[in-house]
Amino acid sequence: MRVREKEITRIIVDGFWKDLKEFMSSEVGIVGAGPSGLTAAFYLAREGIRVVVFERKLSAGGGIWGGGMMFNRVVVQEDAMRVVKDLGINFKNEGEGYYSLDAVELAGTLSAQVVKNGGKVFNLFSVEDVVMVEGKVRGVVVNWSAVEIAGLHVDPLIFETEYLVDATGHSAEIATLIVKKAGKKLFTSTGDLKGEGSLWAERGEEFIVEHTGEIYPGVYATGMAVNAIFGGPRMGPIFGGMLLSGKKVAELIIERRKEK
Ligand code: 48H
Repeated sequence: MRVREKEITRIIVDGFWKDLKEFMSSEVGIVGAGPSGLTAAFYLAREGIRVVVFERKLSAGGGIWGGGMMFNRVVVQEDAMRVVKDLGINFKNEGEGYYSLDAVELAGTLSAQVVKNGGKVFNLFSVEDVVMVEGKVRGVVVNWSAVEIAGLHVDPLIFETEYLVDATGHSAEIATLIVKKAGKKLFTSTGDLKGEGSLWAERGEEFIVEHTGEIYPGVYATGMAVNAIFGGPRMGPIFGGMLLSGKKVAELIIERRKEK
C-alpha cells in the first residue's frame, strides 16, 4: 500500500466534518469533560441517547489527571464502586470502605467508554455562551479554545441541544452565564450561585449527590459545579461524589425524556 499525504488529510477532514454534522444537534450537551461530565455522558450514551461533550482543554478528564497535588491516584468510597465496576476499571481495596484507582486509567477509560458507546467529545472547544430563546436554553455557543486563548475576534458556531449539563467544575460557567444573561433565576434559594464552601469531605460528597439536578429549565448541573451553585463544601481529592453525581444527572435526564 502507498501512503499518500493528501489521503491522510482527506480522512481527517471527512471524519471530523461528519462528526460535526452529526452532533450539531444533540439531545444532551455537556459542558466539561471532567469526571462528572464524562460519567454522565457514559450513562447517557449507553442508553443510546445522542450526547455531546465540549471540553476546553486538549485532553478529557478534567481534574482526574492530577489526583491529589499531582500524586496521580484517585480515592473513591464504597458507594461509588458501582460506577467503577460499570466502567470496568481496576481498583485496590484500601479497607474500611476506601478504594483507590490509577488516575490515568480512570481518565482514559471514562473518555474511551463515552466514545465506545456512541457519545462524542469535542476537545479544544470552549463554550462561551448559551442560546436562549424566550427564556429557554436551546443550545451552546462554541469557539475553538485556541481562538479564546489568543483573544482573536472570530465569531463562534452554535450547537443545538435539548438538555444542557453544566459540568464545568469549580467555576460553574454555565450557571454563571445564565445569571449574567437571564438574571437570578437559578433553582437556588436566592436565584443566584451561592458559592462553594470550605473543605469538608464527608458533607461535600453527600451534598453534591443530593443537589445534583436541574438548575434552570432544561439545564442541569453535575460535579463540583453543583456545590458552587448550591453552596456546598468542597471535598478535596476524593472522586466518588463526582462519579455518583454524573450517574445521577444521567438518570434524571433519562427519566425526564420518558415523561415527554
Ligand atoms: C468547555 C469547559 C468550560 C467551558 C470548564 O474541574 P473538573 O474536573 O470538574 P468535575 O466537577 O467533573 O470534577 C471536579 C474535580 O476534578 C475537582 O476539582 C474536585 C473533586 N475538587 C475538590 C476540591 O476540593 O478542590 O472538569 C471540568 C472540565 C475541565 O476539563 C474544564 O476544562 C472544562 O470542564 N470546562 N469546557 N467550555 N466553558 N469550562
